[in-house]
Amino acid sequence: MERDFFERLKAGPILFDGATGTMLQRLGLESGGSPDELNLTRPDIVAQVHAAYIDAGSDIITTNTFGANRIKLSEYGLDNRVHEINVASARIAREASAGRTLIAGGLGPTGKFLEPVGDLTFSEAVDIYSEQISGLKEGGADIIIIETMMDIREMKAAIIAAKESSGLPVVATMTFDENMRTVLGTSPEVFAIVGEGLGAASVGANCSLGIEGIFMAVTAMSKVTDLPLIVQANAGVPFIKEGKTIFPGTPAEMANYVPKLLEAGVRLIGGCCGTTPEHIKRVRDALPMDGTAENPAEARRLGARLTSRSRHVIFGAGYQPLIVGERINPTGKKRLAQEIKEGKTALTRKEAKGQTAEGAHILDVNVGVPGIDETKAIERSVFAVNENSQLPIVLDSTDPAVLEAGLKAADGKVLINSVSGEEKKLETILPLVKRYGTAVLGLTLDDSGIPETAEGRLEVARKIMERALDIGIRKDDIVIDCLAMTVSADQKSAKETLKAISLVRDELGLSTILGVSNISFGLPERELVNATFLTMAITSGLNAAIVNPYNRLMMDAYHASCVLLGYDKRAESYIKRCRKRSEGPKAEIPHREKEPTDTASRLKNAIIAGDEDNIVALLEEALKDGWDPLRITNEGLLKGLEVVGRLFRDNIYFLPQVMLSADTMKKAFERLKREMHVGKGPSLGKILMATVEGDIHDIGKNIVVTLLENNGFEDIDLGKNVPSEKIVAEAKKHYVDLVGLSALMTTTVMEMNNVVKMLRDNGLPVVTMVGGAVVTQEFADEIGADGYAKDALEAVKRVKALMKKKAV
Ligand code: HCB
Repeated sequence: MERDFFERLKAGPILFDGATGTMLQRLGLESGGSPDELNLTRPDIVAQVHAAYIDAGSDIITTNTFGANRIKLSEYGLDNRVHEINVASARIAREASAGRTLIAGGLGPTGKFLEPVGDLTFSEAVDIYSEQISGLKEGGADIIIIETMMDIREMKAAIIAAKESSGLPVVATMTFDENMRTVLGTSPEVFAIVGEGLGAASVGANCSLGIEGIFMAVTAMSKVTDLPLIVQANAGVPFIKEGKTIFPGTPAEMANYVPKLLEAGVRLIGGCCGTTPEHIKRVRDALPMDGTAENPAEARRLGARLTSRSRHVIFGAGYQPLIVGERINPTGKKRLAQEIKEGKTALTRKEAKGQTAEGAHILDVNVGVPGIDETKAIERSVFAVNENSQLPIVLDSTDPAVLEAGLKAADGKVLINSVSGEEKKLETILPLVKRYGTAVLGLTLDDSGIPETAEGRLEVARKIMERALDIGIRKDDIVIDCLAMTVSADQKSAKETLKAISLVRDELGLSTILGVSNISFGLPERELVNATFLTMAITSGLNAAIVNPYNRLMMDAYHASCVLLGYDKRAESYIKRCRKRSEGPKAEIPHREKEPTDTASRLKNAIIAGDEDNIVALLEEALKDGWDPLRITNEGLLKGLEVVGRLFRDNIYFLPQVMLSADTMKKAFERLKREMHVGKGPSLGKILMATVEGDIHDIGKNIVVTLLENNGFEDIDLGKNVPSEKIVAEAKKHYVDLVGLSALMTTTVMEMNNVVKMLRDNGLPVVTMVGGAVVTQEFADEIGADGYAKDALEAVKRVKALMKKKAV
């Protein structure tokens, strides 16, 4: 077997193996322990799984190391054996293979989210994966495969770790749901663009949807990347029958998809959960023999592709020109500069939302304020923009350390603003572009300054391009700014810029971008000059303009140009924009044009916007105006949370935004709790409250707890995601009178049934109350709970009634 993955790929489609976990169970191993530890304790069984797949015809087998990272192994007290386990697993695979296959070192998620969604830093994630990968390499892995990822930033960390700590080819897959999103909102296209930028050898999808859904995911990817794609489908969506997990996807069904997969650009096929050697064998039989399937196409011109966590945009290569919002830049903006200095982000968040609502496609982020730690400031601003807008980012700084901090914080593939033809810039910025897989904006100036003529600027652009290509940056990722110089100082300058834009497009085939408004400096009615210049630049081939999206004339000129040049088909966007203007904005997401003054709307908007910085100040105002905590909660905060829920359901908000709103709610409630606290009197009863296992929603339960305490009950709050055994044990230990359970998801309500039943089976003399958005009176009756409350006020009434009943 050729040990060079790329050589092997040239010869034709490659077949991976199938599931490991289900196979280990088939071979008689109990589930429950660490499957990765088996590399040390039962190498014979792991080798048997490999052997079965090799016999079925796999070209690559994957090490049994899906959870062999420091964080996952710590759950089993094995975090000090990461290296040993990974080395052993690769050796077992090597031995089993005996040269017949390649060995893929397998990585899975750490199980933790990265900041700001979770608490793992980007650098920690890189370290954790590097540690695992070095073991896999030492044991003899030929490639690294990263599987079942849900967080695009964790994926970025894993790819960077793989490239830098092993130098081996990297194959990467994420897991999508039926809406074609990962749990954290990433689409297949976004992942393909990010993965390709970072230098993955192949990207694709695994697990979850069965072969049909996965085919849809890779088809979407094939539109935005020309990398060979990988598919590792599970054997259908599993269901439980008579206590057993059944995977309905048959080997034949999987094999039938092979021709379609190959046509979509898939060159690597394997199986995930529930697939067996039979599946792999059938796929092997369906694959054309070596050399007959076409190899990956030559690089197409795909345009400059940028992404956030959830959205992608493309410009150049014939796509519609795009608008880059320039407002998150403290130059000339005192309030923003002050806010950045103070470490706050309220204005940044407002600008992110506002510019998005005004129709920007990408947001520039610049935190250049003298005398501050810009690395911290850029991280804060990038997090704030990521949480408040789904648009991709341009990172705008001249300082490589600031850019790197921003790159670690950014969710998707960003555009670095900027490099130039200056030697020092080329040396320091281009390696960052390469490491983090970004696109780069090249300014047409060099160590001798800005060339006056279009031809001079073309030469600088050529130099930037050649240097970028030399270190392996893709041509599509190089975007040139031909620089708009003030026309009032030199009237020829506008024409030279326009000519340079056309020359860069025609001679170099690169995309162009331009900060437009400098052109009118020193003239009256600047807006008119700017808008006119923008239409001229677009006509000359400009692909993206950095402008103020609130400027109506500018945006009108942009939209009209898109109609006139045929980008806006049937003038649909233009007409929609005009219609929206006559109807007025209706969006539920607050932004700068709609600054309400009434207390309820301001509180509601603060929750929708996740305005952690200002929520407490807002509450103080409301309290001062005589609002009581319950009114604040019911008429303001909870109304905001309702909107957040709707936006989430409609795929407008994703998890990071919902978490920010939830954190803001938490902060608000911490403050309100102080207000609601009453002096300690005799306890009316001892209540134990918990959100059931599997469910991490606790806002509602916390409100119930506060109101109960406020009404004289003693509360033991066990928190969220609490196992039934613990609830029962604590109820016993503290001799509680009532157990209150909360659950918000259809998937977790049944856990209440378990708890109620266990309390009864243990003979505890407690009454039970259940609640949470999906719970109903009927459900409470069905599971034999003593009470149900639809909200916190009712919960207090219900508890009082139940306690009376209990006392009788
Ligand atoms: Co979450 N989430 N969420 N979420 N989330 C919901 C609940 C969905 C309805 C959103 C949607 O799809 N439209 C949905 C559940 C769908 C379903 O099964 N029916 C959902 C989902 C799917 C998820 C994830 C799976 C998302 C994902 O990862 N793909 C994930 C769940 C992870 C897990 O639990 N294992 C997830 C995560 C999150 C967070 C972390 C981002 C955040 C929770 C933060 C936290 O609680 N600390 C969150 C939030 C905030 C929501 C929404 C937006 C708000 C929930 C809320 O707090 N409501 C919610 C959408 C919505 O409901 N509008 C969305 C306000 C409170 C006050 O209402 O019903 O909890 P409440 O409480 C009332 C009342 O029921 C009663 O009193 C309270 C006060 O009046 N009450 C009790 C509550 N408990 C009681 C107990 C008693 O004994 C008696 C009365």
